Amino acid sequence: MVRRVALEDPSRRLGRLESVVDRLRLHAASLESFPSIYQVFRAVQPDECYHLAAQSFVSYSFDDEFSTLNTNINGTHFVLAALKDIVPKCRFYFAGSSEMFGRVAEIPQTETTRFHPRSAYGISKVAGFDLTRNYREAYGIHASNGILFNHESPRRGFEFVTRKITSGIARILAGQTKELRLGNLDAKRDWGHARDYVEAMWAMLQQDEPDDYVVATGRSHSVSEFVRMACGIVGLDPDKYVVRDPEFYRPAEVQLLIGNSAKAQAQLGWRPKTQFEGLVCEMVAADCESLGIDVPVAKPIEVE
Ligand code: G4F
Repeated sequence: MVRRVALEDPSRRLGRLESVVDRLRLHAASLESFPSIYQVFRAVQPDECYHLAAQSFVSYSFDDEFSTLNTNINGTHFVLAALKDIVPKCRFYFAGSSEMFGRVAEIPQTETTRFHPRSAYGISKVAGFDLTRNYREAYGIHASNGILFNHESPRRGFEFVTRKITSGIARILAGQTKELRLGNLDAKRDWGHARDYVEAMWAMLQQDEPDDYVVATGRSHSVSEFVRMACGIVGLDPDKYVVRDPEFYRPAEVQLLIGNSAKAQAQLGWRPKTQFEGLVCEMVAADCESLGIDVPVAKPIEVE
């Protein structure tokens, strides 16, 4: 399901689907319109529904709390309500977020850690999480929540810090810019590879019973560590290029996230295959390659 505007301008809007688009049937609908979602469910009669759509940029949710809350909370409610009416046997995945933990109550965070969101985005995800659990308990829907920690890849949007760093480094090497402007370098995140995390989403819907799962690597790194590792791969000195810019600080920051995915590992047989170092290498290499820069970066480190 994609917005109509994307179907009308596929080369600009659907670039990241290029390699699979021949095998997909895309339907136009909007999270803001219950009838449009209803019609897609009626036409498709899905067996599984992965609800990933949202205003997902935490920083932007401080600029526009209203649209973040409206789209994310109502959108999730619309999807669940349509599913219950039309395909109550359809299995449902909700993309919860480690942002729900916010000012963390314990370290590491698990499925039972108390939520304390620090942004409209985090609040909207707590609401979506509760709606999903309520549809499971009240209506017997096979509805599961993934509490996914940050998951990255070369396909990440340029506004998120990992891609901003790796694409910025490539642009510095290409002579297109002389600096990398960032906000809070001390924030720590548990960064994993999106490819691994999608496997966990799928595994949740293959279980006999729906449930809630933390998906994380169990390792946390600061933004500063990410910058140093990415620069180190290509031999740049970060102190010469990184500029701290107050514009990129948030009114309320989530300072530390680190997840414990023991439940997902035990019940889903899931575990992260790509380590932090491999993720950073892959992202730097991809951004350099896209600008025609030949950098001898190591291949992603996979652990079986
Ligand atoms: O990359 P970020 O914007 O991701 P954030 O806020 O952690 O959220 C991402 O992960 C969540 C899961 O935990 C998802 F639910 C959410 O949708 C999204 O995918 O920022 C990461 C950290 C923050 O602490 C931020 O303050 O990096 C810090 N940071 C420092 N300088 C910056 C910058 N973030 C951005 N985007 N841009 C900066 O210049």
